[in-house]
Amino acid sequence: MNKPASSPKQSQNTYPNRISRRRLLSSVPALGGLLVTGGCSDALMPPTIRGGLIGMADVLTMSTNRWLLANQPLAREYQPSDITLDFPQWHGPPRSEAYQQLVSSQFSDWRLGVTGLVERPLSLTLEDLKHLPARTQITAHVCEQGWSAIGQWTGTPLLRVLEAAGGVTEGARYVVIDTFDGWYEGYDMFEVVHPQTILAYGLNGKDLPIGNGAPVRLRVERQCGYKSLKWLKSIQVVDSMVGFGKGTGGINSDWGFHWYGGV
Ligand SMILES: Nc1nc2c(c(=O)[nH]1)N[C@H]1C(S)=C(S)[C@@H](COP(=O)(O)O)O[C@H]1N2
Ligand SMILES: [Mo]
Repeated sequence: MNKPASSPKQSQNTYPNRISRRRLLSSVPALGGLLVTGGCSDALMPPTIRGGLIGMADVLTMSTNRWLLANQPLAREYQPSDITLDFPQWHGPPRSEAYQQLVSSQFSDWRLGVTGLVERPLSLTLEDLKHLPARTQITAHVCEQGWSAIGQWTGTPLLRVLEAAGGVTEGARYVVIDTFDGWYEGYDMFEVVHPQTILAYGLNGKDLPIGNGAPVRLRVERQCGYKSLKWLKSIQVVDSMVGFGKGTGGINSDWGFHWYGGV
């Protein structure tokens, strides 16, 4: 694993950035690519491996799933007539003072920090995000607790946000997202670059409701509902999940759920 350079990069030299960005993009289309770029473990295994049978099951499920998804096919998209009326609203909304203030300013003060191993850290307003290329997708949400629903989500592909930040720098392995209710999750680059991995600000043609994660939530269409974080606060690109929570890669895996919640 490459550590990021701790010294500042030479100012005129943008070459390392281009390289790492191209490597980021080219390392995902085919599993062969993943194996030769040394991204193998990133794409096939969780950040930490639990002991015993459950750990073996984690790795087996994730690596099988990733073999099948090596060419990054889209998750199934549905027709408008399939959309679930009144998409369920689970947990929350966040009770923090900071979030309540954002609600009262109708999110005009909301800023999404994009920091860490990126070329140009950003602080995006909701409008900034809406000016980046958008994607709309009608997909099924599958919750680990046994319900599912179909919604039409509109938002910015996470990859476009990283591109707006000038691309990732050497050593980038995970995107960590923090939320206003204190959740956090890590996603590996295989998930990050997928076209349906979007920061959604719209549900069924309207602004995203508070109960569904306003102003912006993540949609990760190939994993269980708990990976689609709501009420986004910030985004960081990191080389390791050590130091976040218990270091397992996300709050749900800290609680014992699979880090990779493939459906
Ligand atoms: N920040 C945050 N994101 C979250 C949750 C949460 O409690 N906090 N719950 C997750 C779970 S378990 C599910 S099933 C979905 C529910 O999304 P919905 O409320 O839009 O139906 O949000 C996910 N994202
Ligand atoms: Mo869930």
